[in-house]
Amino acid sequence: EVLLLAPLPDLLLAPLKEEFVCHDWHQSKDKDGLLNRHGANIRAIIGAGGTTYHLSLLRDLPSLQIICVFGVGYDGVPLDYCKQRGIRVTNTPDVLTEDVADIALALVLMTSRKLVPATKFLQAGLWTRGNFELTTKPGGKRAGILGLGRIGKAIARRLEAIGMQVGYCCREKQPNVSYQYFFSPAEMAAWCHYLIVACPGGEQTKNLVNAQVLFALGSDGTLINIARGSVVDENALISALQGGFIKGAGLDVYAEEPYVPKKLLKMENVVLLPHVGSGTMETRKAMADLVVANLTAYFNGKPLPTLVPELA
Ligand code: 8YV
Repeated sequence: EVLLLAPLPDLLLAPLKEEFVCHDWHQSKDKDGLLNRHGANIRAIIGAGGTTYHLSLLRDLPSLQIICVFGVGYDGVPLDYCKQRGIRVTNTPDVLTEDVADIALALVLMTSRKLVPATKFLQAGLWTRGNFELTTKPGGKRAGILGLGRIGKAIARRLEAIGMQVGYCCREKQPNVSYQYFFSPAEMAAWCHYLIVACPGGEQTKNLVNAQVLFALGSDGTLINIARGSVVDENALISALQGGFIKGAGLDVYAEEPYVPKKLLKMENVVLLPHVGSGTMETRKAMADLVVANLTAYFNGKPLPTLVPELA
């Protein structure tokens, strides 16, 4: 029996329901009743990348053996606890890399070229009265990528292709990478025009982009976040945008999804997307296939295709 912790697409639910008895925790109006009736039999949990896998729930599932995250980021999973109990954790790496990087590039272009206001301008019938305002060329500008993993590298390739200069910041300088390396986020923010957040979420990166980093990014700087809302201090971001300390922001992720601060909704210098980075049919199908492959491998005693590295 499997517990579903997040809203999941039919292309995952359909194959799952063929092989497993699924209980929808996310939709359930009687969670206590569900736990009382089925808690003892639940052997697997499936949730999304941004889901929090609360310890209080995991402790109530004595037969739990595996958590399959429908997403690459597993910052919501208490890994130490899972290690102690021997609970396996899998995710869906690689298959979503290019789509998420596409959205980072899109946010750079949407913010710099003001594509949303340009569309609204045309739709409002204003073009017949004059041309749309001039915007900013991203080519030739500097992009600083916070976190140069698989997704960060795919973003870097795209930004190079439009003529941007790329720098990166992560814990250690990477061998065989020629982009300029920065030790601290603030140092990189002071250098770049676009600060692009592409690192994992979780305690280690919480509020890494704080007021000081945003101040260093400066009034000609734009923040792009396709990673996790937790990496950016959202209140500091709102203040920086309101005070004109930074130029704008392009966001796909937020601290309390799906709730987005009202103050952000009202701003003109932001582009806000509803966490669509991996949201293509092709990629979500590949992610779903990986979740099912991990679950079936586990219950057939086979090696797990994408066990998270910390538990390997
Ligand atoms: C998904 C994600 O939106 O991969 C991740 O970590 O956050 C996203 O790809 C999510 O997991 C699917 O709901």
